[in-house]
Amino acid sequence: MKLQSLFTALIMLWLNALCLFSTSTHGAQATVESVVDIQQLIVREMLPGGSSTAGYLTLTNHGDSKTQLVSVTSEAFERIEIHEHTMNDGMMKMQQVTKDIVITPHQSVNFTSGGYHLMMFGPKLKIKKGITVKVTFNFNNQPSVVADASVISVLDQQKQKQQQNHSHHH
Ligand SMILES: [Cu+2]
Repeated sequence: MKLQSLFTALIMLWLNALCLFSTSTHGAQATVESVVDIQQLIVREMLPGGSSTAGYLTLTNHGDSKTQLVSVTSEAFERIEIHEHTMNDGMMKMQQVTKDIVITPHQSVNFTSGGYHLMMFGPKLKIKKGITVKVTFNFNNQPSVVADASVISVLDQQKQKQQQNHSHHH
């Protein structure tokens, strides 16, 4: 009888430990609060034969200290780079941003057509309109943020761009 209750106690301990373990891992993936918020994450649909596409979003730092975006990854792509468009002698040029993007406290950084954008290489699945892909954003001093990207058509993206341009020039 005594042995049996000891056994039960051990089982209870073990179940408790399992439970704690699983809630903590779930928490790390889904609910750890980051001060960084990602909005309007979209990825442009890929045409057959394409090797890369672009992603757009808005990053907001709700925290009281600055944070730096150090890398972006996704299981749907082999590699993601941060690019920017710059005007050079009236020519639009695209180049990789090699330094980390700094987001100052209570500020947003827009990744929008004509500015910063995500350049996504080596799709591992068909990146077509209507699907969502998970994208992970890694920061120097914040938990990583996983966001769902909606894949939209080039036409939809142009419409969105026009709307954004309107709201930017107020
Ligand atoms: Cu690019």
